[in-house]
Amino acid sequence: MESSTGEIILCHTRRHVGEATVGDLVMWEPCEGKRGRVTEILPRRSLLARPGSGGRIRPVAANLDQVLVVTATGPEPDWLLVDQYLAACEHRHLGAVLVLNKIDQAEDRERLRSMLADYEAIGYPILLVSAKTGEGLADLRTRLVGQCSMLAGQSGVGKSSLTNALLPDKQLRTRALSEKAGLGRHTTTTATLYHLPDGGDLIDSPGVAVFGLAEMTLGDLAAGYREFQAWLAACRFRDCRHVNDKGCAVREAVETGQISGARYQRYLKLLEKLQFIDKR
Ligand SMILES: Nc1nc2c(ncn2[C@@H]2O[C@H](COP(=O)(O)OP(=O)(O)OP(=O)(O)O)[C@@H](O)[C@H]2O)c(=O)[nH]1
Ligand SMILES: [Mg+2]
Ligand SMILES: [Zn+2]
Repeated sequence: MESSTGEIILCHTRRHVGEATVGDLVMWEPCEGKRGRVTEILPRRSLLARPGSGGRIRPVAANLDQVLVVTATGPEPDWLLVDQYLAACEHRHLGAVLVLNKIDQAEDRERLRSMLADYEAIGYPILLVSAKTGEGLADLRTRLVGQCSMLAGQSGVGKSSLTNALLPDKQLRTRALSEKAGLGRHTTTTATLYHLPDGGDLIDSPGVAVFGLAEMTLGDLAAGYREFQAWLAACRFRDCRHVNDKGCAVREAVETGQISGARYQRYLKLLEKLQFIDKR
């Protein structure tokens, strides 16, 4: 927990208060030693969650404005995971930016651009960056000003490297400190929030922090594919799953090339993953 004066204080949270997460604003009081106790979690303007054990829903991050969905020239992008993040962002009304890192390693930039073309066509901002050389970071910085942003993506795509590249040296010391403080107790979430020099906050999250699909219905998932939205009302049946349903406008749009076939195929995979339809 960071106090209003910027001090990092190790806190515990009373059970009835609920589960605080990264990005939360909390009321707290000091207790024994240099520790504190969270007494209240202030109302959240947004929340990303994930399924926890025993059917519980666990908070992932609160009060976000946007998610930076990071892929890289390597490891090979997992587009199903990308779609999953994007659907969660649509559902929670969060902005999403696709960031392709390690552009310094790219042999064929045109191929990378074409891999991202489906997303560009449906209005997601695409940034090609390198945490190593600094290329593209100015554009990324501009997008972060005044926003609370979270980096999400597969392990190894360079989320922490980007965080380091975006923070001034002074801040990195703070970071080492808070990581040390975090070691003892709060191992449930290792996501960390940093203040950006130009205003705004950046959250570095660990590995594949899958979030969002926990509380989504089939309808939410379909609407989470933002290019489906224009067609959903035109499906013949209100409970259309957009699979083999008669009179499905989404499927028709795929057949006429108005919706990307690759994105649609991934929608079907996510449907299956969420067990909205039985595996055959
Ligand atoms: N060539 C190149 N390598 C990079 C770049 N950014 C990160 N890397 C390397 O990629 C590896 C993984 O970077 P991390 O920043 O630890 O990745 P991460 O996304 O934070 O990974 P997790 O914390 O496991 O989720 C490291 O070896 C980095 O040096 C880049 O822009 N170019
Ligand atoms: Mg990392
Ligand atoms: Zn349909």
